Amino acid sequence: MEKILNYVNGAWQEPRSGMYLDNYDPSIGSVYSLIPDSDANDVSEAVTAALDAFPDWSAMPVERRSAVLQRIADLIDRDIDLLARAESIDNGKPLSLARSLDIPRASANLRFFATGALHFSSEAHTTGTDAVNYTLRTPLGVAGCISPWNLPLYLFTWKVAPALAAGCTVVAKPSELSPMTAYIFSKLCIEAGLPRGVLNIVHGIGPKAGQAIVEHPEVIAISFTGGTVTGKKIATTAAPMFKKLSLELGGKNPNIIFADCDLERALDISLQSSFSNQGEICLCGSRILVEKSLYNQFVEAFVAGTKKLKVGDPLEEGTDIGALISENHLNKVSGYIDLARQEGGQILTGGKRVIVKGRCAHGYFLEPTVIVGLDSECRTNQEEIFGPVVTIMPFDTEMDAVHFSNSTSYGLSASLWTENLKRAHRVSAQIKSGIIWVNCWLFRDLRTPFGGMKQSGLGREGGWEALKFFTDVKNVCVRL
Ligand code: TXE
Repeated sequence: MEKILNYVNGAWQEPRSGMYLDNYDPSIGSVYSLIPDSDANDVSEAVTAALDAFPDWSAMPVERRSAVLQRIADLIDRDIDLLARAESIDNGKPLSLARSLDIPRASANLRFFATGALHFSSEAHTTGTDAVNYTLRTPLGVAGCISPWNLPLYLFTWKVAPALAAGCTVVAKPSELSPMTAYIFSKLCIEAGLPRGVLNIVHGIGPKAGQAIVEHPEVIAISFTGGTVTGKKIATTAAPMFKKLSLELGGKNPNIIFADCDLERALDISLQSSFSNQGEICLCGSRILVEKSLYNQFVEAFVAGTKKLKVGDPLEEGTDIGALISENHLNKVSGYIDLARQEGGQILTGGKRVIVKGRCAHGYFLEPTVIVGLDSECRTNQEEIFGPVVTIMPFDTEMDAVHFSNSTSYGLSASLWTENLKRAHRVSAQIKSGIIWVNCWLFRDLRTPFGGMKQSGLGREGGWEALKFFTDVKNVCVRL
């Protein structure tokens, strides 16, 4: 059985303990590879390697740093089929999605930050004729990057690329539930000539390997994407050490449909925003709010569209919905469907586990599920489910739509559908979310600030924000 290895100081190595964890293919429900069960010793070696590599990497002309990162991006593009297949098997997502979204975005992340770093500049403030102040930004040292399982290589590179481009060295940990593409990435780093120790990848579980990264005193900054509960734990450890923190956490995103929308488009994109990647994207719209006069028509068409989605073998052409990431997660999501029933919800379609015929008979598949009849305060409408489950609720007025949207402890993203330009601006300004999509969803420009409000996180990634995050800032005041 294939063994994934840690990537430390430019070479692969076994975990020092010799212990491995099982890695499941969720579409068949069985173990297909092994993951290092790394601990604080492995992390400590990785941090030492990153510290040793830091002086040369941070002092390297930015053009050379950029060139290495762009070479890695080229290799990702070259190996797109291999990576997409690996990610589909590792994660359960449709191969077509991995090929069209996840892997292209991974190379785009590298190119974006590699070229962005070439144009990075800082400010100067002249104080009349008395002084010149300039802002000096320098790479901050060793950064810790911890990423989740839902968009494995996409989010791994979203963190690692700006850190490396900014001149930091990195100790990274991908999720133990989908580590394969980060392992393949380490092979591409070696092939591209990334100097040893610049990036170190330590595999293992969060409370052991992840926690050791967060606790290590030489890791100056932590960039984390994952669940809100884990985010709190990381903040509790890192805050008293005054580490720089970027936390991208969960969401319970509203998808607001006004009666004056372009209905066909709203329906089409809402099916995507509800069920893409099995609903396992923090930006998925899990609460659909529909203006009352359109409610019945929308619900009927949305349910009809949902019923047409094909749940099946992720490797097969034409599959819309693959397997959930794990049996635990399948049980968690199914538990929320039971909860919705107890809370008085009516399941209009879905709600049951799917047994896919053939090689995927033991995989973790769930029907896309549409629930109505719940109020905005119930747990189903308050807690992140992170699966192919949406609720639909009617609203009377624009004010109600804003109120329902803002009624959870999350504030990551929102979509709104209207042809009324003034309303689009008005509502966007009132919704407490870090990202608002008007008449679209998941349309991303990597220059824009990305992140959540309230319990959806802390800090902004993307564009200059990400490059700035990985630098120390000082003001130098020169008296003239
Ligand atoms: O993610 P975790 P889990 C949500 C979703 C899901 C829930 C839990 O609702 O059901 O979170 O998912 C590492 N110190 N999202 O448990 O635990 C872990 O190893 C340091 C939203 O799978 O947050 C992994 O690499 N690291 C989400 C990463 O943190 C720790 C994406 C994320 O795992 C750690 C995924 C610790 N103490 C889940 N504990 C999004 N916002 O996109 C865990 N980790």
